[in-house]
Amino acid sequence: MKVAVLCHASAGGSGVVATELGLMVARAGHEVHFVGSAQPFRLSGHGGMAGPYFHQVSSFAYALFEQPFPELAAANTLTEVILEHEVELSHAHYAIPHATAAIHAKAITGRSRVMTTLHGTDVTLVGAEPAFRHTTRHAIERSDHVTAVSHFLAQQTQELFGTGREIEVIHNFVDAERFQRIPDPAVRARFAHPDEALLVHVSNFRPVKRVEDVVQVFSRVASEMPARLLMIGDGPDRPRAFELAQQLGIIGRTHFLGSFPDVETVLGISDLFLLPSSKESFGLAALEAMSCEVPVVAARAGGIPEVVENGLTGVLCAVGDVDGMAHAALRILRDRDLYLQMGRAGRQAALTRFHPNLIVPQYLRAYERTITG
Ligand code: GMT
Repeated sequence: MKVAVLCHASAGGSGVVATELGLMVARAGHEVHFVGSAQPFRLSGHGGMAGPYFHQVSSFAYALFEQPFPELAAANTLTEVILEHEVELSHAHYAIPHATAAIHAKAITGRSRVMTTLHGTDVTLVGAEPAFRHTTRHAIERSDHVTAVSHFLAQQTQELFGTGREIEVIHNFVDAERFQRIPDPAVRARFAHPDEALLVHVSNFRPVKRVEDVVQVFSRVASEMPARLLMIGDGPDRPRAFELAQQLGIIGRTHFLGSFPDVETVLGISDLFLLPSSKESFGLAALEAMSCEVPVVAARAGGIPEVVENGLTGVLCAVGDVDGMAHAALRILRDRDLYLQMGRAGRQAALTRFHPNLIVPQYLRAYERTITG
């Protein structure tokens, strides 16, 4: 198959899934062309004669245009790629702008079918905005095939947009070789003393992540036992979380590490993962933690219960219930058997429910069906 992939290049879950899927599809012998404004961050170091290939979207600044037109520029570059490489399928991660651009390129070329994968914020936030409602619904309805990363997201899309469009659920996957427990004492010593519990949060620090709840939960845990918190990632709410940690007197034990690529190194030595989001279509970061045998304490929001099984691989509490989350965290951290049991169950789930060998074939079958119509 010859496939074009449109995704966001930034360090978000959708870009991670799109890139790793594209790499695996290329390894399975298919021709993969990434099309985007920048190279997806996990693509660097890959590629070459056998692909996957990366085509940068051309941009054009003109005084009359008050704003750039990213979807038109992407449609134009995708059109060139479809014609030159005889691409049969455009896989758009995110309804707008990527599916819109792919539908446009299909109309121009009269070729290349469109498969759209919904990841979450394109529907739950951006798509629900009146400014993008009609264009998002159009992108969903005009795609030849639509997938969503959770049952929650598929159902919410149908409800929010009042559409009967069939949406296939294909869960996200985790590279279990890369994300595994490596309890290296030297690495751990860089972040915590031997007697301290190591809690971790990874996100883009947007309001839906409720990073202040992470700090509140940690503050309660740290008042009961020696502990440290690693905050990985960056985004608009980082200063608020930092200020709250200062107010609560835990700044010396809370470390804001910013964004860095080898998050698996930290997960591989951590004790507990916190994800108190108000909205989360799937929670790829929680799955990566589970693959590293790290129990998860999270909010019972969106698609998280499809990933984290309450009582088995972690504990789920109501959104905003920081007391409940702190209580759960302390229970897991104080009971070594429970902690080990949950960690092992998380790893087991990563291997048996979310392994690439299970998920990538589902995408390949969807590609084949979409191409043959
Ligand atoms: O907000 C984020 O976490 C980034 C966002 C993205 O577009 O990369 O993540 C969404 O897609 C991920 C991959 O499918 C999911 O694991 C995240 O749950 C989802 N985020 C939200 O729904 C808020």
